[in-house]
Amino acid sequence: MCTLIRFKTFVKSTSKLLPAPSYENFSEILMREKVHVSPFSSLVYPPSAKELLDLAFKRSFKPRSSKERDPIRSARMREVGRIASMADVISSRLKEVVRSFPSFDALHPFYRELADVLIGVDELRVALSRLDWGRKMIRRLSRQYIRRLMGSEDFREMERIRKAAMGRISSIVKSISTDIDFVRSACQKLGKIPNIQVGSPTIVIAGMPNTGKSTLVRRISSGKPEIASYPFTTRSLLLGHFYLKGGALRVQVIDTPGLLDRPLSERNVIELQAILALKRLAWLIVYIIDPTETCGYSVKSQISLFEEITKEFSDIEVIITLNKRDLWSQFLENVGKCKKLLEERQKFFYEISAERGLGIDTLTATLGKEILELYDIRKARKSVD
Ligand SMILES: Nc1nc2c(ncn2[C@@H]2O[C@H](COP(=O)(O)OP(=O)(O)OP(=O)(O)O)[C@@H](O)[C@H]2O)c(=O)[nH]1
Ligand SMILES: [Mg+2]
Repeated sequence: MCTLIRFKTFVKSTSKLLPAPSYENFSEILMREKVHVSPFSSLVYPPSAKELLDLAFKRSFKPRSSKERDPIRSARMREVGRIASMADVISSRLKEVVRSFPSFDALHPFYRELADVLIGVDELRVALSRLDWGRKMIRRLSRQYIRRLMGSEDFREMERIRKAAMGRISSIVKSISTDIDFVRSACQKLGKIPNIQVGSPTIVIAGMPNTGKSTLVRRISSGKPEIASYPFTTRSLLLGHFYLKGGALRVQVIDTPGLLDRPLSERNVIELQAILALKRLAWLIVYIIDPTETCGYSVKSQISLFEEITKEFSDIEVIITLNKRDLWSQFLENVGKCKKLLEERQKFFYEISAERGLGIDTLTATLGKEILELYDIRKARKSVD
C-alpha cells in the first residue's frame, strides 16, 4: 500500500525532480571504468579428445636436430623426446583447462547457482577431476616409459617402448573423452554469462514471453538483446547499463527469458535463469504486461504470474508496466480487463510503448529515483554495520 502511494506521488513529481538518466556515451564510460568480469570469463576451452591426440602426435613427430653422434644414444633421445613431447602437450593443455575454472565453493551464490542450473556443478566437478586424473596419469606413464628407454640399447626395443607409451597415453585420453566433451559444453555455456556485478544497483526486467522485455532493455539501457515477434527469443540473461549521478553510478539492467505461469518445480533451465536473477540480483523488478495479448498470453495469466512473483520476492519492489501502448486502440476490451484487474488489486502501473518510446521518460525517471533511494538505504546500512 505504502508502495502504491509512493508510486502515485512519483508519477507526478519525478520527471520534474530528476532529469531522466543520460543514456549516451555508454561505451566511453564503460572503457573509463574498471569493468567487473564474470568468474567464467577466462575459461580455457579444451580441444576434443581427437583434436588433442592429433596435436600431440603431430608435435611428437616433429623432426628435431641432434648433435649426438652415437646412433644408439641418438635413437634413444629421439624416442624419449617423442614420449615427453606427447605427454607434455596433453597434460599441459589439460592443466590449463582445469586451472581456468574458479573454485565453486568460493563463488558468489548467484554464479554458483547459475552454473548449477546451466550445467550441474557436481557433474562438472567430477569431469574436471577426471581431466586432472588423466593429466597426472599421463605424466606418470611417460616417466615410467622414459626410464625403460634409458635402459635399452636396442633400436627395435626402443621403438616398441615408444609405441607402447603412446598407445597407453592415447587410451587415457580416449577414456576421458566424454569428460572433455562435458567440459567443452560447460565452457561454451558459462563463457556466455555476461559480466554481471553482483551487489551493484540492478533492475531485473521480467514478464511472460513476447511481452516486450528485450525491447524495453534496448530502450532504457546500453543492452542490445535480440527482439523478435515469437516467444522465447531471449534464452539467457543479458545485460545493459545506464548511469545516474552524472555517470558516477552505474545501474545494471538485466533482460530475462520469459516466464510461464507455472510452479517452480516445472520450470525449465531457461526460466530458472530468470528466477535466479530475480532472487539473487534484483534491487528493483520491472514487470511487463502486454495487455493487448498479442504476445500470445492472456491478461489473466500475466497477472497471475505477477502475483506469484510478488509473493515469492515480497521484499523486492515491483514496478508494473503495461506495454504496447501504441496498439491499445485495437484491443480496448483486453486493455480494459487488464486495468480493471490491477485496479481491483490496488496496483499502480505505467503505460508505455517500449517500441515507440511512449511513457519511457516517466518510467526511467522513476527507476532512477527508486534506485538512488535504495542505494542510499544500502549505503547507510553498510556504514552502520
Ligand atoms: N507494437 C508494439 N510492439 C512491441 C512493443 N514492444 C515490443 N513489441 C514487439 O513485441 C515482440 C516481442 O518483443 P521482445 O522485446 O522480443 O519481447 P520479449 O518479452 O523480450 O520476448 P522473449 O524474449 O521471447 O520473452 C516484438 O515483435 C516487438 O517488436 C511495443 O511497445 N509496441
Ligand atoms: Mg527477450
